[in-house]
Amino acid sequence: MSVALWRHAHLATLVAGAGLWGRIEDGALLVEGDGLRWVGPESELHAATRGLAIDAENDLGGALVTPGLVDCHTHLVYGGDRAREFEMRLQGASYEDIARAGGGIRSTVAATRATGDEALFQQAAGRAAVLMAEGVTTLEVKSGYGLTLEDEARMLRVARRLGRERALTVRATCLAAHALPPEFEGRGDAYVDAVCEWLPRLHAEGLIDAVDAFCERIAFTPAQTRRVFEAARRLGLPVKLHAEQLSDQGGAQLAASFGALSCDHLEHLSGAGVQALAQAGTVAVLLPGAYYFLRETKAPPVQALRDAGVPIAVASDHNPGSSPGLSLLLMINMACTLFRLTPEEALRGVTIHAALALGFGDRGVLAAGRRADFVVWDLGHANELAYWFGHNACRQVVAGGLARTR
Ligand code: DI6
Ligand code: FE
Repeated sequence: MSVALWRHAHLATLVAGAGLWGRIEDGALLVEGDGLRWVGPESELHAATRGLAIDAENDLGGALVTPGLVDCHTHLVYGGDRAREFEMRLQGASYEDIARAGGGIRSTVAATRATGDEALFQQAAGRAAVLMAEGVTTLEVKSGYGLTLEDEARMLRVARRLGRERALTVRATCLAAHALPPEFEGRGDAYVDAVCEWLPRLHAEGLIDAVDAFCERIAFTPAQTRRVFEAARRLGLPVKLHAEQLSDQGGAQLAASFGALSCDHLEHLSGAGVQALAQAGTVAVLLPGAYYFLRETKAPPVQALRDAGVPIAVASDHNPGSSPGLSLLLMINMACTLFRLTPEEALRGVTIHAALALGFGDRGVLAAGRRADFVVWDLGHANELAYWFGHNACRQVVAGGLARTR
C-alpha cells in the first residue's frame, strides 16, 4: 500500500472532545492506501513515521484542511427544469397549489421519464462535478422522479454508475414514495402497494442503500409511509424521511420508531418530534436551500434540537423544484444566517453528522482509522467556510487517499 504524507496543514479535524474544531495548528496527515494511518501535530510526526517508507510528501504551507464534505440529501438525477414554475411562484402561486394542479414533482416525473439513460447520467454527472469542485467526497442521490418500477430503477442505476465512474462515494436512496404518479390518481393506497412490491426487486438488483418517503399533505399519509417502512424493514434496509416540511404530520415520531437514519427538512417539527429523534439517535437534516427558495418563514427548531442533543446535518437538497442550487458551501453559510447554526455546527453538519445521516461511521472527521477523504482550502480558519459566500476556496480534494484532479 502506498504511503503519503501531507504536512504543515492547519487541521480542523472535528474530532469530538479535541477542543474547538478539533483544531491542530501545524499538523500532518499520514495516508496509507485509502485510509488515514495517523493524524497529529508536526511535533509528533517524527515518532509517528519512524521506520516507515514514505512514497510521497506534500507541503501544504499552512493551508486549512477539513474532512471531505458529505452532501447527505440530493435529488441529483432528473430531466428538465422548473424555471417556469419559479416564475409562477414569484407571481403568487404556492408550491402546494402548483403540486395540486398537477405541476411540481409530477412535471419533473414526466420530463425524467422522457429522458434517456445516457442523458440522465451526463446531466447528473455535470451537477455532481459542481458539488465535487467544492470538496464533496460523499453524495447521496435519491430516486423519486420515475415512479414506475423501471423508471425508478433507471434513476438508481444512474446513481450507481456515478459512484463507479467518479472519485466520489455515492449512496442511492429509493424515494419511490415521493408523489402519486398520474396513473394512480385517487389510488394512493394502491400505489403504496406497488412501491412495496418494487422494493424487493430493486434491492435484489443491488440498487438501494436506504428507503425514503415524503410524508406530507400533498404526498403520503403517515399510515402509507409506515407501510413503505415496513417493506424496507423486511429487507433489512435503513429508512429516512422527508418529514414536517410544510406541516406537522408526526412523521419524525413515525420515522424514529423505525430507527431512521435521518429525518429531513423539519421546519414544522414539534417538541414531541424532537424528543423522538433524540431517543432514536436519528440525525436531523436541515435544508436551508429549500427553505430559502420556497420563501418559508418558519425555521426548524434548532435550539430545541441542540438542547436535546440531536445531531444536526446540513445538505443541499438539490432538486429542480424546491432547491435548484449546487453549492454545499452556500448551504453552510445559509445554515448560519437563516437557521442560526454556529459555523462549527454547520461544518459538522456537512461532515460528521451528514456521514451519520447516511449510516457511515468511517468518515467525517480526520482521525487515524478513518477514510482518507479531505479537502485543502485556501483559507486561514475554518470559520471562513461559513463566512464567504459565492466563493470557492477549495484548492485540492483527496478522496479515498487519492488526490483528485479538479
Ligand atoms: N421535498 C423537497 O423539497 C423535494 N422533495 C421533497 O419531498 C422537492 C421535490 C420537487 O419539488 O421536485
Ligand atoms: Fe428532498
